[in-house]
Amino acid sequence: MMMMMTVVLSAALLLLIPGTLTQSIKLLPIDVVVKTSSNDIDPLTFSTHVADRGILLGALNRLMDTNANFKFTYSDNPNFGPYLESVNGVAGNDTQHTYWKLQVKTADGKVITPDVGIGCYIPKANEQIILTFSKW
Ligand code: B12
Repeated sequence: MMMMMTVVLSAALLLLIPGTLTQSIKLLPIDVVVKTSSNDIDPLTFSTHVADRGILLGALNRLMDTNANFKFTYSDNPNFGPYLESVNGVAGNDTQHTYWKLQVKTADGKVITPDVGIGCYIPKANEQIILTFSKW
């Protein structure tokens, strides 16, 4: 009898655990602004979502999957992870010293330049991610 109760209780626990641990992902709204130069007066702005505590790369993939007007490519650097190569067909180029700069306008209006790339940056709600085709 005791054995039987233990088996039933264990089965009930196994059914409960996944229910208590599984939670749906919370999504936070962010904007992605694409500037073809630092003085682009008519930048493109896209609205998308990032998972709470999720990485920018996830949000860019979500945006590309849902909006035909936004495309990007990246390469994998062995030390620093994903490097943003191109946005909407415009690619950075070592010989021309061009690259896509990553900046962020925070909710309080400050523009910062993160010291990590798209694979490490974790956007907060209502941030504006600014991708600017730049020269180094
Ligand atoms: C020069 C340099 C650049 C140049 C590279 C030009 C070139 N093609 O030579 C430019 C200006 C393009 C650049 C851009 C960025 N960089 Co940079 N860069 C450096 C620096 C000072 C030296 C790299 C180097 O020449 N190493 C020597 C060569 C022989 O080694 P290598 O492995 O082949 O170097 C390559 C990588 O470093 C790569 N690279 C450079 N920066 C970045 C950033 C990321 C996220 C990735 C994946 C790759 C990468 O480009 C180099 C040439 O191919 C390093 C600091 C350091 N001391 O390493 C920072 C560094 C690598 N960069 C960094 C950052 C954050 C960026 C940016 C994200 C900045 C931004 N907010 O826009 C952008 C990348 C945006 C994107 N498009 O994804 C960080 C990465 C930290 C991290 N954990 O992510 C570093 C470590 C500096 C720091 N802040 O601490 N960068």
